[in-house]
Amino acid sequence: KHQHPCLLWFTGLSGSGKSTIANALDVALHQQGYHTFLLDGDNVRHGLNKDLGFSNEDRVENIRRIGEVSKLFADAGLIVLSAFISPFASDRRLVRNMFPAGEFIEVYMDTPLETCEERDPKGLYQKARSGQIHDFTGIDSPYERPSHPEITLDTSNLCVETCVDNLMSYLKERDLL
Ligand code: GGZ
Repeated sequence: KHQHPCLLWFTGLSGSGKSTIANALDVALHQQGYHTFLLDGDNVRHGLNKDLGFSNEDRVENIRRIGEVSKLFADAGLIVLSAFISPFASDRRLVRNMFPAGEFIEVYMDTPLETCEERDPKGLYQKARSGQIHDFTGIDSPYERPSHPEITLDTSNLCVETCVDNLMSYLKERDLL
């Protein structure tokens, strides 16, 4: 089956839907016989990057390593899906520049903070608001919005299926599938 290696880079606030949409796309691609690899907090922050926290410096190093690993998997011929807050534009640019034009696809999860905070699946926003945790993205740590993302999705308006359809269409239009 034809596939062109690429990196789908999901960026956005905690609770914006990055992992949910990346996972759903991963499943859909698999069902159609494509070879993919998914990187997210669950398999990276507990392993490769378990020495890193959430200071600006550690977030920079987190994204640098994830970029390098994503590149290795893409070099192996896979469609890579990486879902991390990646709050700094300069770090996302560094990863983009590791890839040939058209092979880095920035997917901005533009779900409003208000919605992310309502969802609060792990209770982290509440802890950040009450000062129990510090340096939380969107509360007391910055998030720099992408200025020219390839794809923008707002999961306060769009269901999972629609997001997956949009991403699939994009990949097909660009002859990546
Ligand atoms: C942001 C935090 C923090 C702080 C713990 N700030 O919604 P989650 O829980 O499951 O995903 C978030 C995850 C963010 O890790 P990333 O590797 O994606 O971040 S970055 O790209 O900025 O390096 C959240 C949890 O970790 N978490 N503390 N202070 N998110």
